[in-house]
Amino acid sequence: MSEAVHTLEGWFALHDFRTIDWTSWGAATEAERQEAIEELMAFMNNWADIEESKQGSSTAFTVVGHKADIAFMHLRPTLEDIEEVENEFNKTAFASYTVRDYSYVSVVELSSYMSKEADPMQDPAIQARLYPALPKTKHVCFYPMNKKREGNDNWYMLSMEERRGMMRSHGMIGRSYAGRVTQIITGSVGFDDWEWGVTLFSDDPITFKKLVYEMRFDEVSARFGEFGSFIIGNRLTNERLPEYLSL
Ligand code: 76R
Repeated sequence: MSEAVHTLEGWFALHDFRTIDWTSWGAATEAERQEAIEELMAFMNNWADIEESKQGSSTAFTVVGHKADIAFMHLRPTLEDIEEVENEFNKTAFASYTVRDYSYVSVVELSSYMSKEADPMQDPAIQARLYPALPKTKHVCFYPMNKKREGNDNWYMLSMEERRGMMRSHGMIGRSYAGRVTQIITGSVGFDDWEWGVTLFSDDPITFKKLVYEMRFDEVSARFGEFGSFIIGNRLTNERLPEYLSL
């Protein structure tokens, strides 16, 4: 058996995708809409305190294209906390004007292919990556992925050395995008239908395209990467919310 890579887990994650039922939203009275918007803003305002007290982080974005309209990404210390924030939204009046397209459950993951530390949990940089404040960039990109298990292209049959070599090359490409893209890798083996969720944050959507494309030529993605649906969106702040929802 090949040696399993050791992983560190941080906060649990939920990506929650909703489509707005514009017909029923339009059929509501102005007062009902106003109340729903205020309640939704209160829900989102609460996130600053959560982040401040290091109890998690949440962000909202609007999705471009048909796959959803609005999406939330939540990070919380426990799976129960994740369920609570999911449920809290479900109980808002605004949620009743939405249908759920997709969701993704995972946990922030760092693998140790590159680490040399004996006790990485003591490293503040590692802590910051396991328990991150979600970046406030203008754009977000999300997709789930697997590493292939097929014939000669079975990632899980490779030796640790082979995998480490490929992950080093992967990390080098990633690092050349430092300052332009922040990536959060969340592991979902045992939690959801793919092995990882990839969430990228940037102020320039073209950077997502360039980064993902460049990685396609790198062995680990070229040979072993299998990808789900890509979702791209724009950050939804409380300031933008009333305008986005106004008719
Ligand atoms: O953690 C580190 O910085 C060390 C290097 C590193 C690891 C171990 C790293 C760096 N990644 C790691 C693990 Mn990554 N990453 C992806 C995708 O579209 C594609 O082809 C793949 C999707 C992107 C865009 C990306 C970006 N990475 C992983 C894993 C887990 C693998 C495993 O355990 O087998 C996956 C699935 C994955 C996928 N990666 C980076 C980036 C970027 C931008 C970096 C540099 C991060 C930085 O140094 O700030």
